[in-house]
Amino acid sequence: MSEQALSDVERIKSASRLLRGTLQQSLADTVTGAISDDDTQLIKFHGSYQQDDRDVREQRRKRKLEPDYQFMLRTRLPGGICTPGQWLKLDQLAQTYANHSLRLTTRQAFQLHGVIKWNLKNVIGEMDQVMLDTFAACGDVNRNVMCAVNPYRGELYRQVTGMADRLSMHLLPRTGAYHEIWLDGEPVVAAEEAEPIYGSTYLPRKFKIALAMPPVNDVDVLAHDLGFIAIVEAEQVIGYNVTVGGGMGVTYAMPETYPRLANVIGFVTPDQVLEVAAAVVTTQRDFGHRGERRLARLKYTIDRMGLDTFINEVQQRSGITLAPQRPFSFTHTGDQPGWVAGDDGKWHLTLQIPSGRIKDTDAQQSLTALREVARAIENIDGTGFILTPNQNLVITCIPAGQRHGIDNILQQHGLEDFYQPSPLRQHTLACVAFPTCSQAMAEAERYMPEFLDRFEALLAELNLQDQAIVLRMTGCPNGCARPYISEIGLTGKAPGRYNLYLGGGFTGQRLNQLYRENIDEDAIFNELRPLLAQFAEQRQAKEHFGDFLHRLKLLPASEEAV
Ligand code: SRM
Ligand code: SF4
Repeated sequence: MSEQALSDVERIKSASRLLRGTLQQSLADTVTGAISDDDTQLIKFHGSYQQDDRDVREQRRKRKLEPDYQFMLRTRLPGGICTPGQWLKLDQLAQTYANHSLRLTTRQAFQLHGVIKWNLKNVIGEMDQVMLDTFAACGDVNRNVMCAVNPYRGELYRQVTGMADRLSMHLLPRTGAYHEIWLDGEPVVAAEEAEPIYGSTYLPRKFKIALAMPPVNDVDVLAHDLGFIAIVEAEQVIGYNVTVGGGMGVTYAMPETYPRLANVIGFVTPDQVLEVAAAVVTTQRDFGHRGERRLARLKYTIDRMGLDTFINEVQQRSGITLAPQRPFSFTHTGDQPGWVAGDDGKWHLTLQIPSGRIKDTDAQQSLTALREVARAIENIDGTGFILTPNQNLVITCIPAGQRHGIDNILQQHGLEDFYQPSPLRQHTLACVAFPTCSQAMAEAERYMPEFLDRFEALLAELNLQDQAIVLRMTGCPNGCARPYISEIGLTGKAPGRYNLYLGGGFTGQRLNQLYRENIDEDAIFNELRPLLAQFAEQRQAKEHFGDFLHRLKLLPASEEAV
């Protein structure tokens, strides 16, 4: 397809008057629970997707009912930082307007699922009361900026999260559409409105940024379009190594799509970050593919242009010459559950939330428990929550004397397991998939518990129960749980069937490889068992499963970690 033949989404953006489209008319239309086709594209920029409950789709079709239309809402929450008051508001919204659950995403944001069209405005309006918004959480713009979670390194953490905030603001669209549509803001005079960074058709595709702080790579920085790796000297962030061109999404049967690890292209000082970020964004704006959306991410732009040409363009646009990259190393990806004391004597509790879903069940009432925690800490200065890039949660800045009370609340609601998951569960991610995700081909979040039970039994049998293995499952090849950088990755192919990927690095610095295609659970375990048995017998001290598979050349093509 030529670059000139623009995709339909380009037409919609271009005609939208900076993201307004006919959203107001669609919301007012009482005949259907859906919005117009064109508006389904535009509403993404406002942080929402139109979905339908896929569990009842067929049944409703037979009864000649329209699909059970509902909306997912995603917050913009740089670094995943949220106050107790914001938590309580989201909890109330989840109970009043959504499906009585909060979903912590793999990009440190909240999602509400199951909001019907007639409640969207109320929900966004109520979020606004506590300074939360959903603007630019989805769509062809810079999305939620991710940031390393290490509140126990007080001052350094403040510097890096401060940068995440500034990046988020700098790259936020300037259109007044969000305020006008959702918050009844005054219509802006067209002549006064402009998008200096994005232009009127925004980016060719979504764009993602993360900031990492070695030695932890919890954000999986190399999976992002643009990344910044903090370089620390004498307890100051002196600058950042810049990474470009990471991305996970793949389309089956389209071999020209691929996951890609980002390249480290140089070093910048903190005052150069915004300029360089804007230059990367505008280069992608001008050179990205606007014809075929599946080839439009920055990773493809870079591979088409050539990395050196791309770097030159960014340097020219920003007026900044990148310095040579500084040495850095990562030791692991995930989070460390449990209490940790910070530099300033405050305490931080990381809870492992299975697949990021906060809800009440007979056995565990995480929604209720965290509501009670939020109420208990609401009036204590500086306390709050941090959503992690691994769908987990940190209760942060707790004075020593309050720890016991929090432990009590969590234990009363059956959350002991959230403190000390097995090493396997600690390194596991599963995307949302069914019933809300329109793209899902197989289950992920709902199937993971069952899969983990069987997998843990196998590990115990092989005496590997203490082995940390990065395991990630998605319901389709889009890669929302970043499966292509896991040691064991499963991507949905059809109900009950997955592609099996093996051999990613424990630190998020090596892609895995397709090992078997379209296999069911028994076949997955038949493939894993002999490899894990061999690992149990022949692994070296502290060796990780992915590295072992490479050392013994048990994969189709073995390569060293970068
Ligand atoms: Fe994602 C599309 C959920 C992180 C790659 N993603 C979707 C949609 C909106 C499905 C759709 O297009 O209709 C999913 C909504 C499901 C639902 O019911 O909630 C969805 N993605 C998610 C979340 C909620 C998964 C989770 O379990 O946490 C994550 C929300 C993050 C956030 O807060 O912003 C989520 N998605 C990711 C990531 C991981 C990351 O960014 O670190 C990736 C891979 C990285 C990347 O972008 O390369 C990812 N999502 C995709 C793609 C493939 C993009 C591509 O380049 O091909 C799609 C499909 C698309 O964009 O067309 C997609
Ligand atoms: Fe949906 Fe696929 Fe993303 Fe899972 S990976 S949430 S199935 S788009």
